[in-house]
This record gives sequence, C-alpha cells and structure tokens, in this order.
Amino acid sequence: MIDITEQPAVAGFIRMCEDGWLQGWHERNGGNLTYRMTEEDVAAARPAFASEPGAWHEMGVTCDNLAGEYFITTGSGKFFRNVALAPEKNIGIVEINDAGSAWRIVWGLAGGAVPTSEFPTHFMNHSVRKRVTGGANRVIYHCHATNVIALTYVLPLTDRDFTRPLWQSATECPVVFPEGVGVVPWMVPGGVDIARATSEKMETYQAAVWAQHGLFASGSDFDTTFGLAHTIEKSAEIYVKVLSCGQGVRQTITDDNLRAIARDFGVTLNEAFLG
Ligand code: 2HA
Ligand code: ZN
Repeated sequence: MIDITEQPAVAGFIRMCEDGWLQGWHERNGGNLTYRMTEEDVAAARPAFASEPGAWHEMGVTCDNLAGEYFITTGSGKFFRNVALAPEKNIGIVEINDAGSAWRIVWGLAGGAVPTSEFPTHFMNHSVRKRVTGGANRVIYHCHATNVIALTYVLPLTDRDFTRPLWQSATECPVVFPEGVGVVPWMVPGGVDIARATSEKMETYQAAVWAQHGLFASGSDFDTTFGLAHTIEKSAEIYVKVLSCGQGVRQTITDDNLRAIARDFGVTLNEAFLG
C-alpha cells in the first residue's frame, strides 16, 4: 500500500492547509480547500482508494465540465489545524459522477465525514475557472483572512471600492491581480445562492471577497493560489494600518503609477477601476 500523503498533490494540499492555519486564517473549522486532480495525480493515488467507494450524494448543482473529475477536499466541520496530524480523517478525495451533479468518497474523510459545507461553491467556482482558464485552474481556497474581513465593515461593497485600495496598498498587487477583485455582499454561507453569486464574480476575477466573512481565491496550483490570498490579505493589512493611523491617506500609488507598473510588467489592468 502506498502512503498517499506522500503523493505530490496530497502533500501539497496538506502543506497549504498548514500554511493557512499558521497565518491565522482558519480558526476552529473556518475555511476550506479543494484541488482538481490531474490524471497523473489520480493514477498515483488510486492504489489507496477504497475498494468500495461511498454512496453518491447529489449536490443540487450540475457542472458538465467537471463530470468524472476527482477532487481533494477538506472535510465539513474539520479544523485546518488538524489536517497534517490526521489527513485521512480531515480531508478526502471525491469522484464526480458522469452527470457532473454528485460526489462519492474514494479515499479519506474517515469516520463518516463529508466534504466541506462550501463544496457546492467550490464546485461551481471550479467549473467557471476551468472554463475561463482553458483548464489551467485547479485550486479553490476559502479563508477567513482577517484584514480583508475588517475592510468589509468600512469600504463600500463594490468591486471598484475594494480593488483600488488593494492595488494602491502594495506595489505588486496590480501585477498579481490585474483584473481586480470581486465583492459578494453578505449571504448565508454553504448554500447554492452564495455559490452562484461567487461564481459570477469568478468569471472575471481570480478572487472574490465575501462581506463580513472572508476570501475566495483560485489558481493553477497551491503556490499561486496561496500566494494570491496572501498578497490580497497583506495589502488589506497595510490599508487597515493606514486607516488606523487616523490621518487619512496623504499620498498613494496614482492611476498613472498603476498604468506604468502594468506597462513594465506586461499586464492589462481592468480599466473600469482606473480614472
Ligand atoms: O468551513 O468557512 O464558510 C467553514 C467555513 C464556511
Ligand atoms: Zn468561511
């Protein structure tokens, strides 16, 4: 029997859970992570799959372009803090049916656990990001990034009102997320409505802010997805500190500065947020 936790996809997944925990973004069971496996990942993990997969569970959403895919997912109610200690109890691998509407557990989530309560949102976001990135996107990550959440109490909840200060609070930001960030108003977590609202934002953006809740980030691998969340949260932290000085903003990165960064780094900034 192989040690599945040493396979690169599972090992990378576990490391990212640990990284998020160490950042303080995953109090209790906060946050969730999913990864759409490659064929090679599935082949490497298959020897550890259960001889009898679990029962199929309908999700209430259907995504044709995810039929037959395999995902690594955190478990509902599980703590990121515990993932590295007991992976098979806190994360698992699910297979999607041929209709793209149901999952069944093939490894992990031991003891009756199920995929994250946000699985429908992750699933719909995977579908959108897979389509708009031509299959490159594989990771969807939800974290309770403290300063991003704090800003949702003081900034207007629009894509523009979040993107501009985030771009202006760290010079690398326009390079890392030139399309900006989306903002989803406060909604009940875990349901199909928040899944739909988020996936609409992910048509345009790599990341979406959930008001008074957290951040959704996407990417082609663990490094870029974690790096995106980290960059957004760092910029939010700087802006929170700037506001906390209580003197307003004396000087910032101007729109001409932003355009100059975009030109030199070869990225196209979302013009809707300039000027
Ligand atoms: O998994 O963060 O949004 C717990 C959550 C729900
Ligand atoms: Zn959450």
